Amino acid sequence: MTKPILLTGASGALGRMLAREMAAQGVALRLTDIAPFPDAVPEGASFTKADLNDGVTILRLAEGCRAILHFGGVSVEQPFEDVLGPNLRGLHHIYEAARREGARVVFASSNHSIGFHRQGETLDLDCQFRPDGFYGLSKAYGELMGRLYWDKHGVENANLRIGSCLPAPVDARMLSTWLSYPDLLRLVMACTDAPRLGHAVIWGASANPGSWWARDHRERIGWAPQDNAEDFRATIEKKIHPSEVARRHQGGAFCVIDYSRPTPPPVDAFSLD
Ligand code: 15L
Repeated sequence: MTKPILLTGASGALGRMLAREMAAQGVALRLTDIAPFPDAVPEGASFTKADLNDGVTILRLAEGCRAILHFGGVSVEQPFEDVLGPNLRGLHHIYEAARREGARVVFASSNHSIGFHRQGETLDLDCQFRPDGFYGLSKAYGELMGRLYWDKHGVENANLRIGSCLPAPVDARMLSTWLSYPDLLRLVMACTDAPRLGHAVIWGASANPGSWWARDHRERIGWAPQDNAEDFRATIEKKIHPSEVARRHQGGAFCVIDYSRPTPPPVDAFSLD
């Protein structure tokens, strides 16, 4: 019998979609979240309410699993103390569990790990991390945790730098950053099924012609996005953020939160970038 897959963050929007769709494809799932699961638990799945800070419970939940889809933790910008437990300590628990089980990790990273790069700039995997807050910083840490556990312990992992994963794009920035639910589902399935993963980093965006992201490890897992934010252009292209800081940077509105440089920074400040 195929081993089950543990899905953290199962009660969030992406977790619920993955739980429903993967269970429908016959994947045996163990679901967990700190919040109750709001839907009927799909057939072949179980749900356990758990805190990522609780390492013993995470180890127990991962027992016998072939993969951990880590979508849990804080998913928006929050004060450092609120990010610390779920996103830093919790991630360590996930990787220790994966190491013990010989499981692979699929980590929901985020564009906010590189959010202070300029809009319009095309990035590949050589780009620097430029987190746009404590949340983005925790995602950079998560990707580096994956680097460490692959190099030191051979724990395979895929780090999905997700743009804006919503049923449909809602503003002009998402002409570049949108990731459709079906593209995310196919991406996660490709990560769990690929014969070899190693340490992979993949931009989580649909086939948007306006994408800011290029060249990653998608060929390794045989994934190519199929959807396209251009289909929504007419309804979203005029929805532009009022803040210049948001419009200038890839992380958009997250960059504005607690921003305390002069706006706009003096022109010569950018020569120090
Ligand atoms: C994220 O990482 C957030 O979890 C999500 O709420 C969106 O804001 C998204 O990024 C985005 O950048 O659009």
